[in-house]
Amino acid sequence: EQTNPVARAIDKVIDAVADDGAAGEIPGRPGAEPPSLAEPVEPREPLPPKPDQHGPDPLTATGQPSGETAESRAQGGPFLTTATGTRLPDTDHSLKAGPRGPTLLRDHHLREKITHFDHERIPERVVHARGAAAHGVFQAYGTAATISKAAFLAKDVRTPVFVRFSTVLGSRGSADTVRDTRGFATKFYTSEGIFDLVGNNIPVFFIQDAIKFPDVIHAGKPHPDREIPQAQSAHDTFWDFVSLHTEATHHTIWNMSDRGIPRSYRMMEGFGVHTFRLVAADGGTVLVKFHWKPKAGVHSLVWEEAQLLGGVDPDFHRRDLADAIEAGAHPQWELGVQIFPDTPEQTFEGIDLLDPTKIVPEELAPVQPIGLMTLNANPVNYFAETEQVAFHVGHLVPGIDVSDDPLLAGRLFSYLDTQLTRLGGPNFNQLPINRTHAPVNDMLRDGMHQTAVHAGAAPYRPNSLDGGCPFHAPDGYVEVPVPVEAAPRGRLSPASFDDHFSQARLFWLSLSPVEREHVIAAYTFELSKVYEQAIKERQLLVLARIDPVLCREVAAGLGLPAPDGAPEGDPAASPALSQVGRTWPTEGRIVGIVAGPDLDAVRTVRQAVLDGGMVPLIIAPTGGVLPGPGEPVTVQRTFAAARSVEFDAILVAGAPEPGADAQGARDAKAGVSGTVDPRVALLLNEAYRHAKPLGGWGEAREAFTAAGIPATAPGVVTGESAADVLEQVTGLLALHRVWERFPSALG
Ligand code: HDE
Repeated sequence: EQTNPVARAIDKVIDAVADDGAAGEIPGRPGAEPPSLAEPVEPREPLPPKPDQHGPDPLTATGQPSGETAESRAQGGPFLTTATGTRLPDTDHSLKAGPRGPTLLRDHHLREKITHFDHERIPERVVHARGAAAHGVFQAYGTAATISKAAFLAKDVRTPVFVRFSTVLGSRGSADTVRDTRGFATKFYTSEGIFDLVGNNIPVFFIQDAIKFPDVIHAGKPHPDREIPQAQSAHDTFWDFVSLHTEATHHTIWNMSDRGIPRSYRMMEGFGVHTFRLVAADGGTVLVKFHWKPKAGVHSLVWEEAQLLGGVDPDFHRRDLADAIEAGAHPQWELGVQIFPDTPEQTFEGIDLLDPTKIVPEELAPVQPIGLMTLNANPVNYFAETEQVAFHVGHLVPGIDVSDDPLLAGRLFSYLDTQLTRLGGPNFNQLPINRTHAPVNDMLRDGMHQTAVHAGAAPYRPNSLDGGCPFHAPDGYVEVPVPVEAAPRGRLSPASFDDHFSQARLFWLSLSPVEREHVIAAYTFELSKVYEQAIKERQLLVLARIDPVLCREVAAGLGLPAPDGAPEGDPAASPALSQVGRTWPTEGRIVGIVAGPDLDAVRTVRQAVLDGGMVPLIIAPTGGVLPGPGEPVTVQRTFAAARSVEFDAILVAGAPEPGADAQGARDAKAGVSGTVDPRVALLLNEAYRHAKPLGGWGEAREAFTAAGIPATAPGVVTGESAADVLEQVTGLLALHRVWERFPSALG
């Protein structure tokens, strides 16, 4: 019996395929009926719930029964009905005057079916339209109990959560791996009401004041005339805006770094961005910044991979999250806070805590862990849960309050307002995914899509008809009575908000040489897509204020002179900002195994990968089971379907067989392939270029040579023993990439 959950999931597949079954049966599906064109005529049993999924909590807002049953939700009720429950004998033909006659207007079923279909889409989110989500649980360590009275932060309290990750700029159907900021929004269903922590994977924002939000988003969205480009910042309007609006400089350099192209949602940090205020039971307050730290480590794609994935698998991040949860490899994040004294200045070590374009380096204020979040279930229905979930920074519980960050102030309006359009009215909190798990006793009544049937005569206060209920709660939510500065009214910001460059420089100085090269390449790529020369020149002036090397290298890439200019400030680097040079867990990483003729070695190494908590995917010319004696080995990726971008490392089990499928045969006939299938050569070559660990034994060297990989290249492990090779490759995987393969020109 396997103990590794990933292994268990894969074993299930293997057992199914391995069971050959009796004659006439479908291989791998013993007892299954052969395929047929006839429709089923008997109702089936309701499907059992899938083990990796659960839906929103089944409580209804009022406890009222509805016509909906578990069977009807699972489409397992025996007979088709209309929306009002009348049974239907036929839903395939509209009502006509004779078989060739005109369709009759009185056909209500036709109209109901088509009308409902016509209205299946709701407006997508104006930002963060593309997302993926999961259910989970947050367990508090209790370490925050002295600084916040929030019940869910008390030791060992377990709180259900729903987390939605997203890109910002793209439409709902856009690719996952574009260069962009990622949303990281968490709904805590606490016993005291809902707390939403609506953050991003980048700790700063483009703007300091909410009033600029439409500007930055209009600039980043596709051009208004042709609606291109989709889901990316590599175009004139974005760079026009950020080069003029220099408070965006810090966020922009994060986007141009590896943080803009995460490897997986599971491997991203999350940040609350703004400063929040925590309130203790004795009324004491501190200021905090929230951080999510992924247990799987912080990893990124390389840009070429991200681009390839846009075509090869636009759902890469969505699939990765769902697959990991289904396999039982539940992603985890530690929630932490940086804590600052709540002084009247609201600064820390000279850093303005109300400026959302600034971080406080972890070296100055360490992130103190306060709880662990585990995502353990996939949604059952994308629309009902992931699409209809409505986050709001104003959803707070006693013990957590907001600061006067002017960006946060605007968000407090926006999130309520946007749901009215998106979810069609003011009752969106009654949708199952948005329902609080705390008792609701409000006096909000009526409105579009009201699903509660409120009893009681007096939804107003004060009243005597309902016995005065509901009463004011003595322990209810009270805003911290922070004194308001006596100052003239005006469209103003503090002088400290004028510093737009020092922290962009801090970020640059904190990166390793290879990460800086990526930043240079990203600016060069994006600005190469800009048509207006003046915009590029202006952005180079911005880069000169960050760092002369950055400016010079990007200018060289664009074929433009580097402008003069001195960087601003001399900040100390923050090593915590670099993703390189640390070792991380290898659990859950994907290892491709190109199968060779020695099946025993394939079996052994596959098992060793599983035992190491990683996910092995067997790659072979064609699908099914590898031909040969002994315990069957199932193929997960054919040569036609395997692309390097899916794997974190690749192992070659001896010289791979040439492709035996149509493409392989055609290539062989045309003389395109040598002894190694060109698709395997491409697979290895790409993985090599993307600095991924490679390993092989037996005649594997032949495949590496065909891929143009030098024999002595770093991170290419060959040997006679598969076990030794795997051990070394796993060590390399813990570092994520073999960066020393490509020594940095920056030194
Ligand atoms: Fe949002 N943002 N935002 N935002 N935001 C929305 O709300 C807005 C900002 C963030 O998965 C919208 O329900 C304004 C910062 C996430 O459902 C909208 C401003 C941060 C999500 C909105 C900001 C975020 C949103 C669109 C400037 C990181 C996705 C649909 C004042 C701390 C939530 C919706 C989900 C979504 C407005 C700035 C994060 C329009 C006006 C800063 C993760 O209300």
